[in-house]
Amino acid sequence: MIYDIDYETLPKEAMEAIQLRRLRSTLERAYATVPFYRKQFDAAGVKPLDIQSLKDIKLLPFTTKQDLRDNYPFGMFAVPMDNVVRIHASSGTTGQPTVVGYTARDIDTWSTLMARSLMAGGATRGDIIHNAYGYGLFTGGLGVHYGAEKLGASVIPVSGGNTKRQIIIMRDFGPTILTATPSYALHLTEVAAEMGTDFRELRFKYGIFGAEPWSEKMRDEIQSKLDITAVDIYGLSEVIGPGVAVECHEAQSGLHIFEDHFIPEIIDPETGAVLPPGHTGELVFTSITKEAFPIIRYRTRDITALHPEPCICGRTLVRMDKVSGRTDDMLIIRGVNVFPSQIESVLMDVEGIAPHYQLVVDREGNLDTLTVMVEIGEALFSDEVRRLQHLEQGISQNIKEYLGVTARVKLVEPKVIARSQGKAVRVIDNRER
Ligand code: DLL
Repeated sequence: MIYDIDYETLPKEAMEAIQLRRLRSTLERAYATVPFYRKQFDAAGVKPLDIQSLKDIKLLPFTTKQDLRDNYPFGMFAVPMDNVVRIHASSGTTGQPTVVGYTARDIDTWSTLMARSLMAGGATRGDIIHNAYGYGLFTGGLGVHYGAEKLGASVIPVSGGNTKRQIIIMRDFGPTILTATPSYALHLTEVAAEMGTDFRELRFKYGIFGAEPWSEKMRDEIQSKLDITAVDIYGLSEVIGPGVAVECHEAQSGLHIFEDHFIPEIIDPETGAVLPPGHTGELVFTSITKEAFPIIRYRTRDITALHPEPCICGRTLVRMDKVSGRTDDMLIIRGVNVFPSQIESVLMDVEGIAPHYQLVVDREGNLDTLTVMVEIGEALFSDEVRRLQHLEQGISQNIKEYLGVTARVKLVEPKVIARSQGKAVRVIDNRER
């Protein structure tokens, strides 16, 4: 089912006409009300009215996370605080958080986008949504919450954490949709098992997972352990939060971007040049309907490709590949670019391995070393040492073959790697910067 059949199935030309109109009005407002944008546009010698077609967007300067930090906390807001009804922030690992604001209309836009996302992922008004995304400054919890209410579904605002209580609620309330980070979804299955509950006996039908990269292998694992259809949802605070793009449950093949609100581009992260459809590069977004926090050509650092071909679900919205990593979480180990998701794919091919892993990067002398810590399942755990050593070597060999990088593999006991209630921490980088 499609929540907003009018906008989600528009022919390309009609969508582009809407985009251009909305883009021009966003640019005019941003230029008039946000000193940062005025300065940037002036420096680039471009005025909002110079943008005559969607292709002209490439004349506009990029916005980076550093720009948002420089304008911390409210410097990028385009409306007076009187009109701001909500503030969120994304923590980030270093430095100042980025702070974003919403007007009442922005909240309504976002809720509609989330209702559209939830429906694309299989939810309808008859569903009960167990929402285990964190509530708070993080956009996941409240984003899903408002979307679920807009859809007319029943939402359980359980947030992250207190995992045992979550299992009891699941058993007693019979939710049919699970929303969580994919790593927390798997953690829920572990705790459920400890409590003697098999997820497959619960009432869940669909899961809508995102906020961190996850591989197809991890999807298989989640789908079989939970006996559900699992879709990927993407978003970032700077653009609006979750609900920027989502997979449909019919195809589970690429995430539909809500182009009536956001214009996506793929650029070469080195040169900034715009790349054609199908090419992999850095995803850039321009918001075209937001009031409080318009964002223009924002460099997400997320790596993906765009595919304009129509989908079997009927949506005509362009699709992006699952995010394979970030330009900045990309590890460079002795000159080899390594994405945690690539290591994950290798690990998931190994029988008896749990999908919990951590990459530890150290510097020994002048050389970077990569250690892959990975948990083994209970069954393997009781095996003899020699067999485990053999397995470690095998995985290391696969990593070398697949990625061209030498990694030490360390199998660890079940449940040794710290569980996160939100985004999983996949990389520990001990190198000095
Ligand atoms: O993670 C918003 C969100 C909440 C999305 C709940 C989906 C579900 P931030 O905390 O600002 O916002 O983090 C944004 O997380 O630039 C990506 O690097 C990563 N990310 C988000 N969704 C996905 C996904 C929320 N489906 C950053 N796959 C983004 C891969 C994702 N990475």
